[in-house]
Amino acid sequence: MSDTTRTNRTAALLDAIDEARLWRRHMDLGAIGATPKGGVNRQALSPEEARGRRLIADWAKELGFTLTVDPVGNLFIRREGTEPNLDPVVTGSHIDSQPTGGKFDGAYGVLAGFEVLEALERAGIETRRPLVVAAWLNEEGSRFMPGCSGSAAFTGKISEADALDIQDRDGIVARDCLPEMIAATPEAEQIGLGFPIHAYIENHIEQGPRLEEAELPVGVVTSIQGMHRYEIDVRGDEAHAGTTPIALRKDAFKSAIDIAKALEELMHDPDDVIRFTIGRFETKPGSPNVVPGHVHFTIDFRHPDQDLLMDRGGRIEEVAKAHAGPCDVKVKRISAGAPVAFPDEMVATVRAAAEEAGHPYMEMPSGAGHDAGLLAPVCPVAMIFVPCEKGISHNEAENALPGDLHKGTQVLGLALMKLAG
Ligand code: HGY
Ligand code: MN
Ligand code: MN
Repeated sequence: MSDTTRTNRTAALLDAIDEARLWRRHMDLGAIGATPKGGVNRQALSPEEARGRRLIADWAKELGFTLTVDPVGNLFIRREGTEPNLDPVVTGSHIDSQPTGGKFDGAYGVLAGFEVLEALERAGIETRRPLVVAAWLNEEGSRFMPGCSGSAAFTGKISEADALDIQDRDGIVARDCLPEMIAATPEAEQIGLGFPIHAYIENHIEQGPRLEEAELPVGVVTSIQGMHRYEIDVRGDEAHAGTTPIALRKDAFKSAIDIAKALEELMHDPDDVIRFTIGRFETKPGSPNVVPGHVHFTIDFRHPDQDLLMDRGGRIEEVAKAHAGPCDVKVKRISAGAPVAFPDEMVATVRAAAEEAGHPYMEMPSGAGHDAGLLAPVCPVAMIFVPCEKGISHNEAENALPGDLHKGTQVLGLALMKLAG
C-alpha cells in the first residue's frame, strides 16, 4: 500500500471518529441504570444490563454489524473484513457497573470500539481482518464474585460451569439470569465459548489521577498489577446480647475485627504500593440483640510483584487462624491473577498510533484490573487510558471529558486499523 493511501486512510479515519456522537452514546448508555447522584447501577446480569445490550444492538443493526453471544453471555459486535477467515482484531470492555458506579468505567471501552467500527463504516475504509467489539460479561464482580468471569471463561481460565454457577448474595445463580440477557438480543447468533483473536486492545478511563495531573489525554498502558481475591468466613455462636457473659461468647464480630486488624498489619507497606481492601463485611444474623454467630468478609489484594503477592497472600490463612480467638475461620481464595506485562510490539503499536494521531501520551501501568488481563495469555494485548476527573472511579461522581474520550478513540482507531491491515 502506498504511503499516500495509508495517510489518506489515517486522515479519513481520524476525521470520521466523531466526538459528539461518542459523548452522546455515553449519555444514552449512562441513562440505563442511572442513579439520582449521576452515576449508574447496571450490575452484571441485571435487567439494566440487558437494556444496555439492547441499546448497543440497535446501534449495531443500523450499521449492518452482526452480533454473536457465547454460552456465558459475552456479547460480540462484528464488522466484516475483506478476508473473513482471518482471526479478528478485538477491542471492547464491559457494560456492567458497580452498584454505585460511573458512566465511563467499562462503557468507554465498548463505546470507543463501537465508534471506531462506525467511523470505518461511514468512511468506507475496509480492513483485511474482521473487527470485533466485545462486551465482556461480569467484569466488575460486585454482584457475582469474582469479576471478569466472562473473559475468564472465554480464555479457559475458568470453566463454563464455574462462570455460570456463581451465586449472588441472595443465592441467585448467574446461569438463571442468562436467558434474559440472551433474549435482549435475539438477533445475536449463539456461538461456542472462545475463538482465536489476532490482537486485543481495550480503552478505559485511568481510574486514577496521573493523566489528569500530567495534563495528558492519553496513557499507553504497559502492564496490569496482580490481583488476588479472598472470602473469609468467621463462625462462632449466636447468643443473647443481654444474658451472655462476654467471657462465654464466641463472638464472630469480635474475632473478625481482630483478624482484619492483623491482616492490615500483615499488609502494611511504608511505600504504599500494596493495595489491600476489605470491601464487604457482613455480620449475621445482623440482629441488634444477637451476638453475631457468623461474619463474612472479602479481601481484594493487589501488587505489581508476583513474589510479594504469593508471599503475603500465602500468609493470610495463618494470620486469620492465629487471631480467630474462640471462633473458627475459613479462608478461601476465589481468584488469583498474576501481574501482566503487555508485549513490547503491542505497546509500540499504541505508542505509534498516539504519535500518528498527534496526541501527547505517557506510558503507565494499570492499578485497576481489566478483561485485557484475562486475554493476555491467549493473544497479544494492549490498553489505552484516558483521564478521569480527579482519578475518581467506582463512584457515582466518575467523570471524563469528551475531548479526552475522543483522542483515546482516535488512537484506538489507528492502532486497530494497523493491526487489522
Ligand atoms: O476492580 C477493578 O480493578 C476493576 O475496576 N473491576
Ligand atoms: Mn472497568
Ligand atoms: Mn471497575
